[in-house]
Amino acid sequence: MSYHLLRLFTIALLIANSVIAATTDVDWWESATLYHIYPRSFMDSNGDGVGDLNGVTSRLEFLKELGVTATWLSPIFESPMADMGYDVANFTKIDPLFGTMEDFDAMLAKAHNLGLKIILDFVPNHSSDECEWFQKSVRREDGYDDFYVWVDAKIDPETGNRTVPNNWVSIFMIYIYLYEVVTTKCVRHINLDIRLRWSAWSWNEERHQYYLHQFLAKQPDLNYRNPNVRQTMINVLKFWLDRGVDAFRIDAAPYFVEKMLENGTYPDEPVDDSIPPGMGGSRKYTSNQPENAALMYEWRAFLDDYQRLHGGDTRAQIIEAYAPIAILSEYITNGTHVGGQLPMNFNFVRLRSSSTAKDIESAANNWMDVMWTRHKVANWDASNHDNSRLATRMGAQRVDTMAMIMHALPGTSVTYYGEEIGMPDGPIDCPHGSETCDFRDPERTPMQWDTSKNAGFSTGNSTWLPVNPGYKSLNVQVQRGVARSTLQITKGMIALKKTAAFKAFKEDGGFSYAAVSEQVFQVVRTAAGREEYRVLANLGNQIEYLERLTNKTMEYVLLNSYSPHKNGDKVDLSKRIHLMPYEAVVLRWSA
Ligand SMILES: *[C@@H]1O[C@H](CO)[C@@H](O)[C@H](O)[C@H]1NC(C)=O
Ligand SMILES: *[C@@H]1O[C@H](CO)[C@@H](O)[C@H](O)[C@H]1NC(C)=O
Ligand SMILES: *[C@@H]1O[C@H](CO)[C@@H](O)[C@H](O)[C@H]1NC(C)=O
Ligand SMILES: *[C@@H]1O[C@H](CO)[C@@H](O)[C@H](O)[C@H]1NC(C)=O
Ligand SMILES: *[C@@H]1O[C@H](CO)[C@@H](O)[C@H](O)[C@H]1NC(C)=O
Ligand SMILES: *[C@@H]1O[C@H](CO)[C@@H](O)[C@H](O)[C@H]1NC(C)=O
Ligand SMILES: CC(=O)N[C@H]1CO[C@H](CO)[C@@H](O)[C@@H]1O
Ligand SMILES: [Ca+2]
Ligand SMILES: [Ca+2]
Repeated sequence: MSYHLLRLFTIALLIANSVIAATTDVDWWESATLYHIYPRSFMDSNGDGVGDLNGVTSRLEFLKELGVTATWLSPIFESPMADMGYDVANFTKIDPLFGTMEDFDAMLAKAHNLGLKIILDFVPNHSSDECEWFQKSVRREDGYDDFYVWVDAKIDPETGNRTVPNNWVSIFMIYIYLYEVVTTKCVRHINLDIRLRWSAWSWNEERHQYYLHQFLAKQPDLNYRNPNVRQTMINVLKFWLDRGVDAFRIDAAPYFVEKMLENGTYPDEPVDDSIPPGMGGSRKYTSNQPENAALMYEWRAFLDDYQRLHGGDTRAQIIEAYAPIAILSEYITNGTHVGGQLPMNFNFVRLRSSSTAKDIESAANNWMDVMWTRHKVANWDASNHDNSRLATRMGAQRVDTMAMIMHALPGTSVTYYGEEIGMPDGPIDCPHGSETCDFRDPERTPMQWDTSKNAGFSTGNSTWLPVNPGYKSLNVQVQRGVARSTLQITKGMIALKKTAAFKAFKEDGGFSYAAVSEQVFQVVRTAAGREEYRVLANLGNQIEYLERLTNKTMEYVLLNSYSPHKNGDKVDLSKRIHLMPYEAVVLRWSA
């Protein structure tokens, strides 16, 4: 072979390799943009003030406009709504509030036509107490006797009265506890009464036993030691896959299985005098048991088989778990078994207005040091329906900086509805522990579409939660017309995910990130020798000076409203540069 031919051949090989790298090495969920819809609050199609599936269908073009890969819907299944749909009464039926199965099919078909994937929330830990399975279990009907976690009462030796089997308390007490700590700096008045009120055990008079519920009493925990339960829940997955659902987001993974001793009893959580049982570090037996990962391995085997049989893209498992990083790593694999692809990264949910670029760097390192190093997996999730929104938590001035950082970091970014326009929490006052409202309501107010009645969310006389009063100036329609709005920045960032530089994230030197000063966070995305993007975001309220970041001269391609520069301006990064307070920009270089 002549030198010339050999060279051509080598180049062809190189090209072939890079094509293979681009098309087969990165699966869709690895570098996606997920958009999280809270269905009650996204779009109401029939004027009853509650969002629904036809509403979502009517707004799918907007998701296309944003450029997202997939949307994840919080639960839409039949439910008495004690926990707003996270208490499922029938896992294979659409709640009439949201519409019908036909509405669901129509939504899915339109999404697929637009090239959008639909991810459903799968809530395996518990059902509603109004679920037929629970009713059958109460009556000890054949096959349902052990569907839930039932235990005999203990007898209090002093009073002779019946009492709960152990000291386990519901997850929601954690919020009350934290709230008390934050507001009063004192937890002494979390007395025994409250503890019993928030016990994880509730008495069932008919069956004459206590049942376990890690969340509300209306959310009895399913018993995953029972193979019938495991098979039943796999059938639920199959039901939705057969309808064409693309992936699942798995709810509340740390709480699937609870510790049981060999004699069949459940041990008390260790007690620490300063912390009520079940709080702080002492959720030893009611969270993160090794059996949890085993369930994900089972589901993975099922989902992979399903793909082998039916073709199509990977039916990924995206996992919700506020758990230590080592546990999240086990969800992916323990060395011999594989489980869920993408445990969600909630490190950014913990950022506050006092957080600096350095804090962001540590939050990112905490994830990357383990999850990237071991699995080359990353995702960034700064808000959801359980946490105060970014604009409220970190300040409206920092929304654009965070949008740029989250979408620029390697991996998948998750956008909670409304974050793409920087919606703040609604001014709803609901104290923790209240029984008439939910303390998480502020982050669940209706989507702000335009300046019309109810922000274009509903034509009804009222909405299930009040529309944010600031909607006339803060909405999708207004931001479409403003060049440097949060909406335009979000769209711009999502579009960048399709560039060569962003696609090269799994190659050596494909990305780097760092706090280049206390307040300036930088992300660099590189296709070696071809193209580079650099995000510089100043989270602070001071001018920041930076020296010789690189020897390249780069061009401004995306800027927020705090930037004095123009699109197309050039900047020589071998010199000293400065960023204005809250300025956030994307720079580009190409060979
Ligand atoms: C769920 O609803 C479907 C359709 O209405 C029904 O066939 C099924 O029996 C229900 N399942 C349970 C567990 O209630
Ligand atoms: C024990 O049960 C009796 C009858 O239900 C009740 O009156 C009494 O208050 C209970 N005692 C305690 C200490 O809970
Ligand atoms: C079950 O085993 C534990 C630990 O060995 C022991 O403390 C407990 O008393 C036993 N309970 C019963 C009912 O046997
Ligand atoms: C991984 O988990 C599975 C299922 O629990 C178990 O059978 C297997 O032994 C585990 N492998 C390792 C290396 O611990
Ligand atoms: C809305 O309010 C108007 C005027 O009060 C009333 O006539 C109408 O019935 C209301 N519509 C609904 C859906 O409640
Ligand atoms: C810029 O830096 C790179 C790598 O550090 C180096 O290879 C290159 O020669 C430098 N170019 C100039 C113009 O200094
Ligand atoms: C973020 C999230 O999905 N949170 C849910 C976790 O599970 C509980 C119980 O199902 C819900 O109440 C939360 O909203
Ligand atoms: Ca409706
Ligand atoms: Ca459980």
